[in-house]
Amino acid sequence: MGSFGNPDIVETDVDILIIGGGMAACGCAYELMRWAPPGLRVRLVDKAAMERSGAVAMGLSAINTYLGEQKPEDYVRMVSNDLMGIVRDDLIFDVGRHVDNSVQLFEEWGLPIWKQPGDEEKTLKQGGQPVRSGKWQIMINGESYKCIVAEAAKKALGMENIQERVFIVKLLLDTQVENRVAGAVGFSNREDKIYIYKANAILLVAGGAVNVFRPRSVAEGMGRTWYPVWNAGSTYAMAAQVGAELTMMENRFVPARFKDGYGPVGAWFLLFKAKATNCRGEDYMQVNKEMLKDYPPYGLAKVPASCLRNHLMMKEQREGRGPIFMRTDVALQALAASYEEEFGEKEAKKKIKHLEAEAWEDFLDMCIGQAGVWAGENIEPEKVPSELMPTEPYFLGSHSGCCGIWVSGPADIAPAEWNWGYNRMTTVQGLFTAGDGVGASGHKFSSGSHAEGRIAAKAMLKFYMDNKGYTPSLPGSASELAEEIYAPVRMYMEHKDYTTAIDVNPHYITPKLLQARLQKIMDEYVAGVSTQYVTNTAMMEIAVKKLHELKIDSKKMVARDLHELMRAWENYHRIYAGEAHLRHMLFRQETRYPGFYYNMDYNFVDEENWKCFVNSRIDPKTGEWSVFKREHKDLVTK
Ligand code: SFD
Ligand code: AMP
Repeated sequence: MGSFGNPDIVETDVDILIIGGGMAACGCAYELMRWAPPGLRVRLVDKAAMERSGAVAMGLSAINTYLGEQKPEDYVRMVSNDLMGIVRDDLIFDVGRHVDNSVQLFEEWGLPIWKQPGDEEKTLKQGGQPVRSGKWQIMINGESYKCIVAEAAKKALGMENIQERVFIVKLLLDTQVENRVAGAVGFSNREDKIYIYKANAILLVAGGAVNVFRPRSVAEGMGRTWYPVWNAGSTYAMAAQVGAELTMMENRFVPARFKDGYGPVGAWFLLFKAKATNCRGEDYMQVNKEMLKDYPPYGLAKVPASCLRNHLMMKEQREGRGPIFMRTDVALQALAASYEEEFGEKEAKKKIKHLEAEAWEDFLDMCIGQAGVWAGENIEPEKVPSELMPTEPYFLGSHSGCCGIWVSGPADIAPAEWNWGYNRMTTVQGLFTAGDGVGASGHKFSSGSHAEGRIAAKAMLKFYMDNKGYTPSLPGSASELAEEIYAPVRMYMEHKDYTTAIDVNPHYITPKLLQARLQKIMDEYVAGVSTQYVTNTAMMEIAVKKLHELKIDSKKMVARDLHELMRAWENYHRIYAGEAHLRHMLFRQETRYPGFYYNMDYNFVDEENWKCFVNSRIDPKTGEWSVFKREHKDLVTK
């Protein structure tokens, strides 16, 4: 048995390795096993427990992508508009044509989906009409959403092929074949064990990145963010380190959220038809609507892009007309009045109670902390409004953002330069991704991420069949890899007796303090909340220098237990994700996403020079970054 500082090494050979246990991973596991040839060796490795891991951990109250009667082309148009025109239409169309089937499976597996009156007994597959909150979104009773989806994945794979609480640290390139992934290495955060995997094909779906920027929460609230704190940029960092091309890493998502609890706003805007106003009660989307004319599509969109909605809101905050309020009171009272008119007083009373329960349930289903804030602050949403606030920036490729990895598209739609044989394969042979991992293709949400995991599964199987004769050959010995992973433990053992204050030591830095330093740099120089999302070239150049110093000092991170070892490695991943973001932002000489960030040297959208993808790559041999443009194409016309 291994002991702390002296781990056992376990080596495993598989055909297909899935890194992550979230929505995309669960979709992949399910689809893989539908088509798997007998004897296929699959392993799924999640840093947490699949039942509650990833972004859907707390549950959700809506599925944000369900097309129903609408066409995939319309879905492409909506996503392109929301992401300011620079997206991969091929990838989005592909999600659009497959996503509904995943939602129908969720229902089959036990997820309660709200139905229109009269259709309660019919499933979606049987033609039951869902309750739509918006054009693309449907309402669910989703507290157990992740448990349900994970159960199906576990059943497909078998628990013997799943390892929970194993954190993957890095991917390994083949020593014999150029630009070919051969394996991955990680450690258990519960036992003293290092795991080394050899694999023919790998799906890297470890979610987005949170806590790269200093969050608004302070002190004991620091664990609270909107996107999940446990998604630490592992997807982007590990792919970048082995030379996979990244795309649109300058993009970030800054959601407007209920202040302090980070409660999502979608159901309030769309289902309850609430308006958000400044302190004078003015609807900033109306008052400031002329501002939309400065940005594509120049005031013509029916629903302005998410960043532009922020842009109009932030003007109010900057000019002293905050706080911004979500008028829950006005919306619920208006609905109550309409019930009274339609159903009479007695029946309306019941309906109003139900409505108020739904308002609470929206948060109890997916963001319990927000219900906590309401209870703690004695907020009755039907009587008083609640404050909204833009959050700290997040990196993600599945929600209303589009940073991620550059992947091969579907053979039947993608132009030649966007297709290199296997759908959702990165530019590294054998390495695939989905969900938050795929760049330039946002608005997949939970359902689209699951569907994309399924798309990747099929392509991976094809890749495996085409490469059956391949034998992975890993760099370095097992003990060298183990030493690298346990370096923070060694650093601690060596220097721990130098001081009596365990977290202050001239020889080392704890992960918590290093994370604070990273967050301070990103926040103050790279357009975080402290500068109201504003930066410029001079500020970002300082950040480049400071990140360089931070990377040198990061070698001195320590781990006092296995949990902290995970914290240390999460930080290494966050640093890479943050650096990619910064380098891309410096490269893009325009402000493509006002409301997400402003580069004041170029505070405009430049369609002529910058309607293009910004991609980057690290040379895995030298560690050098290159950042460059790739041509954009609209496949679906307006
Ligand atoms: O309200 C490692 N999302 C919403 N989607 C919807 O459909 N409806 C909503 O209502 C949505 N909203 C919402 C959403 C998310 C959150 C947090 C809130 C509200 C509060 C978005 C979706 O959840 C999201 O799009 C998908 O979950 C993305 O799927 P995927 O598979 O790309 O990521 P994941 O599910 O987070 O899973 C990541 C997995 O990786 C593991 N992991 N494992 C091993 N080694 C490592 N180094 C690892 N690093 C991470 C994780 O444990 C996890 O299993 S609303 O705001 O609009
Ligand atoms: P959110 O709760 O903000 O994550 O949003 C959930 C869904 O609703 C996403 O599909 C958003 O794009 C959409 N959405 C949120 N707010 C609005 C709005 N004001 N107008 C239109 N769509 C919105």
